[in-house]
Amino acid sequence: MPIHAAPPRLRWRACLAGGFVIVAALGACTKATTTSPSQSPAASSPVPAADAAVTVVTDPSTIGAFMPASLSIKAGQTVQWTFQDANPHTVTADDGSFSSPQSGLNGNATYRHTFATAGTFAYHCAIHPQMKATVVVQ
Ligand SMILES: [Cu+2]
Repeated sequence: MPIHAAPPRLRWRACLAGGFVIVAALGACTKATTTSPSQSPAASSPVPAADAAVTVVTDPSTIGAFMPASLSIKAGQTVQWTFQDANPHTVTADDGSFSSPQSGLNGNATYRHTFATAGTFAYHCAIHPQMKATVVVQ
């Protein structure tokens, strides 16, 4: 079985680059380091806990940002967003096909969505429309 695990140090750095270390990201990284052939959540690959993870972080220029801004997964996989920022944000599909609560989530709350079909799914924050990102489902 092909194993694409990066050295733990690289994976750790990738997690740190994804923003502040939070419980979800830390758990995903720790799990990937010890038991899984999956790549880091910062790469375009699944992690075991929720297949893939996006963090919603503070960004000085746009109030908030999705990291990574572009994520590639396979059909049937689940993405978990963790709202690290103190300000509330949403994950809202541009086509309206999915959304986290419109009032916004923050304080490390999480939202998950499973992408059943292939396609490119653009989404944004309903509170801050300049916050944009994409999930590519292959
Ligand atoms: Cu927002």
